[in-house]
Amino acid sequence: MSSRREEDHTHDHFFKLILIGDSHVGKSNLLSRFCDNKFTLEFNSTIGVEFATKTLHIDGKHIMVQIWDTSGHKKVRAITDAYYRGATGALLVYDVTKHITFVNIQRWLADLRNHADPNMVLMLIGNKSDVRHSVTVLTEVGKSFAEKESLYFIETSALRDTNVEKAFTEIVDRMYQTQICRTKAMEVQETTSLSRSVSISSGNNEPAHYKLKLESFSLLFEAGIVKYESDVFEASGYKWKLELYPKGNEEEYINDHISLYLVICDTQSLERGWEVYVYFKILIYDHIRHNYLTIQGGDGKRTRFHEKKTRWGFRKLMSLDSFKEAENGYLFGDSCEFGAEVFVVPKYAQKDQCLSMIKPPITMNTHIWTIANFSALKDEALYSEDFKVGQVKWKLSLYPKGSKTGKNTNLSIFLRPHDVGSGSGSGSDEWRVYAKFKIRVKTHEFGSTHESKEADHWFCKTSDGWGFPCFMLLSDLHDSKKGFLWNDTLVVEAQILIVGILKNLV
Ligand SMILES: Nc1nc2c(ncn2[C@@H]2O[C@H](COP(=O)(O)OP(=O)(O)OP(=O)(O)O)[C@@H](O)[C@H]2O)c(=O)[nH]1
Ligand SMILES: [Mg+2]
Repeated sequence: MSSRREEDHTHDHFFKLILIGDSHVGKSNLLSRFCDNKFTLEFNSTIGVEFATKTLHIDGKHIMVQIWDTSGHKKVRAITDAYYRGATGALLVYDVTKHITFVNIQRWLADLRNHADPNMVLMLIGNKSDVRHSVTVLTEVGKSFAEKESLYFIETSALRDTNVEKAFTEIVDRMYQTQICRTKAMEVQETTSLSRSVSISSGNNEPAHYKLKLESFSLLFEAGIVKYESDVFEASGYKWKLELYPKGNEEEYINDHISLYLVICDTQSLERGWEVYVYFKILIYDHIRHNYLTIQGGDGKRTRFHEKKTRWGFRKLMSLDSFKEAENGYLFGDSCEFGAEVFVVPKYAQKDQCLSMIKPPITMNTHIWTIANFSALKDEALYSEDFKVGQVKWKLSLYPKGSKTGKNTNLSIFLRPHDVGSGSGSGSDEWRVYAKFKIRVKTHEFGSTHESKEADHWFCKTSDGWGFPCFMLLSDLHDSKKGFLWNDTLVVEAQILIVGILKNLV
């Protein structure tokens, strides 16, 4: 192994970044351009493993990055577990003039996902952008692949020195931000005696059920407000509120932490002996990194609300010191935001179960079903092709002349999981799948409104589809002024907003 090392600094953070991609795509030249501002025209395939170090300055901190490089050639590949070990970032490089190197990115990605840290920050680089005349991978193609695979994306030229510095600094910045988030999550775990499931969710994952924004946190303090109760909100068919103790719940002898609880409301309308099982999460917004710190209630297990226990939560949600620390981003200009997600689960036999909740990205949560020759359809159900959202395959069924309570009067549309795949737990009959979903029948008239309905439901293997026997009146559907049918074609859109998969732990 050979190395180039810039003069040693004392540094605040140290990261390992790796370069991967086919041979001849320009990995070594990207590295030498970034570290030494050098470029070599002749091709010398890398032998063994090389690395170089460089110090960057982010947020006033010295960040030392060790960048590893090896040959991408199949025969001499030195990529082993040691190459991946400890790396928190990877640059996946292809050559924009050689399509096969782009195709092979899929293989490099699979390799990474098998060997490397799952939280690794990944950036896709299309190199040799200077060779305009023989581009075979268009920018849009690289970009959309990167979006699909959740990778950062940039095109570079090591020859012309275009975007090289930008690519490296951007990935190191992301690695640094990820590290800060992880450290923060660990700190939160340490501020309480309980072990907790804490995670950071990405920026656009807004809390599913409720957001509580406080514009002036310090006023709550000064006014001596011991307990702040949120508005009542609805989630999974029940009413809830949050109770926030800005200085800690004195009844539980807390005075240096924020206490926050989830309370079930309107319980008088429930039948005697009621029990409600939930998975819940409390979220705290980070205004600097635009993401949410997510803390799972019940230590990640089901929590049972019942007549004698209508409130659960955190006596020590977060220390006031951490909460007020400007660098953490929770309290920003004296305003802060909490969120809640509450998923009611069916009461099953006492087994250890694990629920994974997924909020599929907006770009990938919608299926469009176009039904031609609509007027020729008979009474019976029509089924859509399968479509995959949130690790589950789904199917829509549609009754053109209605079903159940909507028979002969309404269009009926239902959704059901078709294949829950490996996420369901060894193919047993035990899976339960939750979906919060929206169905729309689109109009073709510009400016007129689509018909839209929303629902949520827990499905099991034997359950029928769930949805809307009375989705819309057949008279409206066939009213040409409303524009739902055009050229005898109907367009149905299913959007799956949240997916939950409940499986038994073995
Ligand atoms: N036109 C152009 N040529 C480049 C660029 N980057 C690298 N090259 C050329 O591409 C060839 C391969 O570059 P390397 O950096 O050695 O490729 P590598 O990915 O490290 O290859 P291996 O070590 O075998 O995996 C060399 O001849 C470089 O001069 C670029 O941005 N533009
Ligand atoms: Mg090389």
